[in-house]
Amino acid sequence: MTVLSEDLIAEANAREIAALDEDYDALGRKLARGGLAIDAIKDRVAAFSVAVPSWGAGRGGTRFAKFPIPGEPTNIHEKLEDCAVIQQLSRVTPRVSPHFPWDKVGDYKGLRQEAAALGLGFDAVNSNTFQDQPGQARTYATGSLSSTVAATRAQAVEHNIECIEIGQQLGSRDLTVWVGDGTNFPGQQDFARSLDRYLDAASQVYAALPGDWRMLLEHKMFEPAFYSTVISDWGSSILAAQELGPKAKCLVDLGHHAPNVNIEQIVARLHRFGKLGGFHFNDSKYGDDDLDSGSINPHQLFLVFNELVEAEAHPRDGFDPSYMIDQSHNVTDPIESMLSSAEAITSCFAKALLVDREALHAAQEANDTMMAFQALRRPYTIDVAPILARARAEAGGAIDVLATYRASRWRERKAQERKPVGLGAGIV
Ligand code: LRH
Ligand code: MN
Ligand code: MN
Repeated sequence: MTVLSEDLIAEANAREIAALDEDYDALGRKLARGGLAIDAIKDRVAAFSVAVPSWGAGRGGTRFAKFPIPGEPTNIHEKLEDCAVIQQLSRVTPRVSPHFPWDKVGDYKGLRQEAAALGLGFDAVNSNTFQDQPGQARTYATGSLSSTVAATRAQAVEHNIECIEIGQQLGSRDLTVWVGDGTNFPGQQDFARSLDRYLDAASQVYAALPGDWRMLLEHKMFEPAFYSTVISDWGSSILAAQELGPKAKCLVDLGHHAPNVNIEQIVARLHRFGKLGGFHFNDSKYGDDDLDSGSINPHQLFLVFNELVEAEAHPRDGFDPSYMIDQSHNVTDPIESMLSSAEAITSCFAKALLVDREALHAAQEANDTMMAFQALRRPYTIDVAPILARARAEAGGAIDVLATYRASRWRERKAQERKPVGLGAGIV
């Protein structure tokens, strides 16, 4: 079952294919001069994928306002439909990362079938102990896995174990744990004891992981806590992961660091110790902005992928990072943002594949700074769009994803069918 008409995509592609062939051939000749076979790069790109977040399918908001759009999804079923549109056009987002209890349903086996019928699978399950939910026995006002209240910690452990059980039914094999636990005042809590409590509770979750599962620890510098956060940085994250055991890995959300932190170096460090578990891709200018991937600092995204391709060439223990988008789409149609972001992420991967690693390593060894820098700069300036478009078209996706999406009038059609989100969804 396809969500968009295959004819619509085929007709749009027919209008674009001659220009694409020309661009692809020209790029192929350019790359061949440097000893690279464009088809081999295209095959690597075709095998690449990044998961989309279920929560990214709806319009996001800030703590001040949310401006819904007509036709946006309001439940996991509608969200899956929109994710299927992204996958059908881009062919690079075959999995959805769900969040609980936001995506709670009665029948998870049924949900898995529903997703499969739409051409989708499930990626990491995300637990949520950073908000209170209706009917919940204990508040997370004192924290969750690190709370001073034993019953609250037990509730947070139980929720994470429930997420694992749901994930098993959905076919996931990763549990992503981000806790907002922390403090707003100096002295509010003891740094050492709060980490002890976190480790003790997290180890109970760890003990419930099935054999082939991983626990991805996501750190974040601040927010909602503004003075200290229990798992605030990659140091705390890797220490916790090392203490928990081999199935615990670190997840790097690009927006969760201090401004100007060298994230690509963090990636290399985590890999060096076999603890690189995954990514939440997004972009930011000030903090955890959750802006679209590559919209602010595409060069950083490229440098991150450069480390990933380097890591792949020099694998350490269990190198198998999972890639996910984690963005908040406040002012765009979320489908358009994720199409554009998936393209930005994939193009950074493709550019990283073009790096002449021999030349890079030789320049590094010879302390030839300029040539080492040029080994990275040259591929960064190459427009790899034809490679991505060809890979998409060969897989049945759209050459021009955004134009084809607009031509489908998906959102306008859904605005007629779906119930409005609430205030604002129809105001012009
Ligand atoms: C926290 C975070 C984490 C959550 C998501 C909604 O800022 O990045 O990944 O699960 O946002
Ligand atoms: Mn995140
Ligand atoms: Mn975040």
